[in-house]
Amino acid sequence: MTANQYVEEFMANLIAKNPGEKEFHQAVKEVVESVAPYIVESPQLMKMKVMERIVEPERIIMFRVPWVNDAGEVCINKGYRVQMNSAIGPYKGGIRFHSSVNLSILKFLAFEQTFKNSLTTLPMGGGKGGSDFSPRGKSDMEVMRFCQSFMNELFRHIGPDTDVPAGDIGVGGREVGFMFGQYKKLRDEFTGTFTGKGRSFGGSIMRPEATGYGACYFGQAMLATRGESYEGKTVCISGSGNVAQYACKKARELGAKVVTMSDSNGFIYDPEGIDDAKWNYIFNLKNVKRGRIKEYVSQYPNAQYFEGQRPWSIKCDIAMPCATQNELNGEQAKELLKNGCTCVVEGANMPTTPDAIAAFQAAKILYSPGKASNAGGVATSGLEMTQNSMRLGWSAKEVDERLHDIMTGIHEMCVKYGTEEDGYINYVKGANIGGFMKVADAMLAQGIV
Ligand code: NDP
Ligand code: 2IT
Repeated sequence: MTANQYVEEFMANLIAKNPGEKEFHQAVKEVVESVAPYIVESPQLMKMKVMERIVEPERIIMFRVPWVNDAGEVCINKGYRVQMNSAIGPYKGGIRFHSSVNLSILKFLAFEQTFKNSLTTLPMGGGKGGSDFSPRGKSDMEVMRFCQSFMNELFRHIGPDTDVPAGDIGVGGREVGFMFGQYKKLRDEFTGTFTGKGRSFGGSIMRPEATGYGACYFGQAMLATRGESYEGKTVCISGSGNVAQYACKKARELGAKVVTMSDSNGFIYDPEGIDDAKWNYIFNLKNVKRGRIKEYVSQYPNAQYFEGQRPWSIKCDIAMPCATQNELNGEQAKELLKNGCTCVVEGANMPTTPDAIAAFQAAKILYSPGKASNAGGVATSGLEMTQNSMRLGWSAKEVDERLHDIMTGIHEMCVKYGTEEDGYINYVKGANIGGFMKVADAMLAQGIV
């Protein structure tokens, strides 16, 4: 069987068995295309149906989340945890609270997480959870009641050696704190069952910074392959949440000028660049006031706000999509290329559509998939788990050095498995093969489970 035949048959089966789950199909297709040449050459992988098993979650928990809002009304949301793969460690991955959350999105995220976690070299399996609840516009007490109700069911399915959740879209320090508090009350145990916890109760220093910083460290390594760096470059960032904020901060520290940030309503363009004072304003606006990015232009009138648009029309050298899946499409990729963009570093999960990835790769620019470049967040979660097990905490310097080493290690893995005949580094191929190898090896060793 040829690799192409394998991909075709595999995808036809997957789509028949998981109808309508378009984000899940998209994520699987990309990985299967990368690993198919290896699979068809390996009688073991074929016979033991390793890839067929990887795409079937080990377990999915779905539950009702009833809660009462400040007006005294009863509200009902859906709760999920996808426990995808535990071959190399306990299930590990974030929880997403966003109105768009559904099973397809959580399955794609849990699938990606499995390979990403493998790339970090730390012992973490893959999982993801969430709810169609949106914290936006809710009071702190509403968010707390929701988190407690969510945990009233999830607590029995997670644990420090079973499944360790963390944050994702709509879940930051506040939500993790509420969920951890309820978990601890119900279980009557103080363990490192969540990561991204507050510093006063076992959270790792640098976890909030880790995803954005890690993405920039990965970007640095990519640029270095062409003798370049962030110094003097113009950067467009999408999103204005956790990942976007710290990607912005580190890119600036490395000498770049960040000119855009966004939210789901639109983007701001500041041609002068987001300096430290402006960064502090955004941090306060998003994390304390919980406001919208358009408010930036009232404070800084030299900037412009573009309602309903994404930042990819702005001229830049480096693009860092840090908001959500499929937020950079083929047309926008062409525009970035036309404007001279030479490097795309994903902070979000699957933000670039397949036709946009194809355009970047055809133009031979630097392009890294999120499972490689945003792995710094979960890697630092892994470091938080280690610190919790040892019941001690490392310094910022120590965590940052480990994060840096892990990101350069992932980069090396991508170079090893992704370098093509003409020398072009195909980071998609490199990350998918590099992530797959360890999981497949562990699954083969553990028998048909
Ligand atoms: P946050 O909730 O902190 O921020 C999300 C940002 O993206 C907000 O600015 C939000 O705007 C915007 N956004 C969310 N949904 C959409 C949408 N449908 N269309 C346009 N904009 C949207 O989340 P994070 O920063 O934590 O996560 C961002 C991305 O990074 C996600 O893809 C996540 O999976 C990924 N990621 C996160 C990690 C982490 O450690 N937190 C680790 C690795 C990856 P609005 O306020 O309008 O919703
Ligand atoms: O997508 C991701 O890697 C995350 N949201 C972080 C997961 C984690 O467990 O820290």
